[in-house]
Amino acid sequence: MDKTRQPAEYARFQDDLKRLAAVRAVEQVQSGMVLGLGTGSTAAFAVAEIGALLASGKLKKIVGIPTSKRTFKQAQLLGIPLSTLDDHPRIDLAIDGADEVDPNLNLVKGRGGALLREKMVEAASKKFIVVVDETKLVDGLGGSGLAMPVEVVQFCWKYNLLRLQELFKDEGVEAKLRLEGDKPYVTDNSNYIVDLYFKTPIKDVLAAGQEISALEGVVDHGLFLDMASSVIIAGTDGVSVKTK
Ligand code: ABF
Repeated sequence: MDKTRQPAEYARFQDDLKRLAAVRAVEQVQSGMVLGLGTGSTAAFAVAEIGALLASGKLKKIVGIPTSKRTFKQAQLLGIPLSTLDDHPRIDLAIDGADEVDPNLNLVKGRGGALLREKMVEAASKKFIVVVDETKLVDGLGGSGLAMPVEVVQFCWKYNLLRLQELFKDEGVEAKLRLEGDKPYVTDNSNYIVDLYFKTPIKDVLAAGQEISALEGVVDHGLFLDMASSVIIAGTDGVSVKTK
């Protein structure tokens, strides 16, 4: 993070970085592709760029599979032809943001609440490009002190919250039901989200993901392990690409 800038100025600068990373990723889009359209402010720049290229005729015959209702609306307004994962179970390329990226290109995603559809769409994609600004880079996942989301069915959210807290008690985890105003936040799939706040980075992310998934009533979690094909990072020193 560039400490010489004021917060508002940095936010504008950060938006420029997000746009840079997104536009770089869209350079990989070719006419005729089925595209996974990500969610979040960085992914929104990619969706906007795809819309602009379609409108100018530089791209043709694209089909987009949105990862959220929000992205569906954005893409629809831009005139991007849309379809579903059922109609296109194999996607050529997905472009999406992330909340944390570790040195092995493992990710935390879902602070924007769209983790389930993001994971489905990105798992179905031959190539998954992650677009981030430099603030998303961490040494270990969960190490930013911000939320690592777990999507749970409404019926047993409290049970899951307690089990998750128990599961990571050695890491001093705090588990909180995500709220929107004074009501539980409801996902596009009508589930709730329990956010986990780790005091230290997760030691074994693979084991953590498996243990969380094994809990009854957990639908999915925000650990996206071994899924990214490459990560495009825009920072103060320019744009860099990390590939596995
Ligand atoms: C999506 O948007 C999510 O998985 C992640 O939570 C979020 C990142 O948002 P932003 O690009 O606005 O930081 O990619």
